[in-house]
Amino acid sequence: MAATHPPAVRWGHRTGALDLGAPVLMGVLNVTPDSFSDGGLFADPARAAERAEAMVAEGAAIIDIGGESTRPGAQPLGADEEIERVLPVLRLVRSRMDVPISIDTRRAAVARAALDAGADIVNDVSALADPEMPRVVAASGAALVLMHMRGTPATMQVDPMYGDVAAEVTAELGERLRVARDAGIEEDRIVVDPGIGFGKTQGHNLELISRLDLLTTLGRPVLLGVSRKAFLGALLGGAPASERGVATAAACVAGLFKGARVFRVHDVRIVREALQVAEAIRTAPSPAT
Ligand code: HH2
Repeated sequence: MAATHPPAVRWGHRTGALDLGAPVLMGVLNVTPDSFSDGGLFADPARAAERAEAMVAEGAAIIDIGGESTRPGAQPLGADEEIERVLPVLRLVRSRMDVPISIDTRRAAVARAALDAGADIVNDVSALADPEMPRVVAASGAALVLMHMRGTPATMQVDPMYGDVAAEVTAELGERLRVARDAGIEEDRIVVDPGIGFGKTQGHNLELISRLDLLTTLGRPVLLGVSRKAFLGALLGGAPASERGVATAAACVAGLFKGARVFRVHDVRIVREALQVAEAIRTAPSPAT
């Protein structure tokens, strides 16, 4: 019988490693007043920590804490304000749970403060645009998410254009991987992410998911962030963010079949159940040929 299970892949971080042999869920904890789907809900540290605990109970293996909304058109924030938002939450979550914590930030100063407070992973939606960031990540031994974005959240949706979106995103992420490696960040710590919704049209988003396997040619695990995003609302005829859970699960399943191993989501239970079933089908043994 042919072995269909992929070899176990491990994603090393500061205090351990995640086994990506099965799909891994990263639960989103936005401590922002203005995130597009959960803005303002978890600014209070106690409420945020409860939310983190609930997501872990539902199957999240990572908690991703973010203090700045990166929705299209969002205006940038100062590092001090971002640190003030995330640190109390991060400290409380760290004190209550052993779960790997990622800090969703574009700023080296924020990453440094979060790592000092016990974060394990830096989730950088700008893929090391801050010139200090490579050094901060390398020195700490943290894991790193390199996400693709063209421009900044303030400008990224102004007429995004690509010739071949999957090929260009792959090439640009390959370039950022080289920057990370040259800075001394260990390769086994890095995962790549196509940046769904970051400087992409509806067509670009759909094509990127359907051709996600191209990203796997970079030799690193792929993270997919589709949760509740506008492209799903558009496909559902304008469904609001709170009603995009099933659509999110469907897009994650599609991504799984194209090679994604880590999934950044708000609705952990529904996506965990969908991926559990999809992964069993994907890896079902078939007769040897
Ligand atoms: N998407 C968002 C934020 N961070 N990080 C990664 N690696 N991949 C993503 O696709 C991604 C991300 C945007 O979603 P959300 O956090 O829900 O909204 P907002 O930016 O408004 O806080």
